[in-house]
Amino acid sequence: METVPFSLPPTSDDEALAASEDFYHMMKERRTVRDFSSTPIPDDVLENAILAAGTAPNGANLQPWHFAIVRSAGIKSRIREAAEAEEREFYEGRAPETWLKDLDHLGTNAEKAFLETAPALIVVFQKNRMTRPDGREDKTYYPKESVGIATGMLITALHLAGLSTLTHTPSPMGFLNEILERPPTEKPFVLLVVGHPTSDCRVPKISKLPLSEISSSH
Ligand code: IYR
Repeated sequence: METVPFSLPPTSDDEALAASEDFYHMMKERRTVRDFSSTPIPDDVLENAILAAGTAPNGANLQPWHFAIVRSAGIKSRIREAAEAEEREFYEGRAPETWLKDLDHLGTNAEKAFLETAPALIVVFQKNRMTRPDGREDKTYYPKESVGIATGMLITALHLAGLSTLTHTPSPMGFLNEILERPPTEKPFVLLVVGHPTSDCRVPKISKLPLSEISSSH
């Protein structure tokens, strides 16, 4: 095994506390938005956010992900049409009553105009199998965990760059392989809508659980 030295700049406990507080306060400002303006966003910001996501810890460092950036109006419109068809089936039949009740406070429905309005979509694909450097195709390890972590980092990077996102998961998402010409070894994991909120954007009034309910000390 080849190794390289590793260290991070030394940090005092006070600096660590300040950094953790600052980060928490920045992350608390993140909200999922559904009203996107068409204000354009720079390519490099998206690319840097994807590079940041690509640093995520993952199974055997196979990096089992692919991020498809969609900017083309034609492709966004095809995605909207296919997603809305799935969502109509969900809202008008497939979704259990309790699920619909749980979504009530978010005000969601089958109309997904943001898929066309927002300046960019990033479709995150999970590679369940991939080609190795020696040309052999084999399964990946912990692809769901790996891609979940990378997606969290992507959302964080976009938020810290001042962009808003919506994590959209029309189900099933197979149509994304077809439209984006990705192989069947890749499973769409999430569709991120990326952009700026409209000037009159409002979001549901929700709260996050306190530390005592999401954590325990042993
Ligand atoms: N995919 C649907 C439904 C939906 C499900 C959950 I769980 C949400 O938190 C929000 C929506 C939709 O996008 O409308």
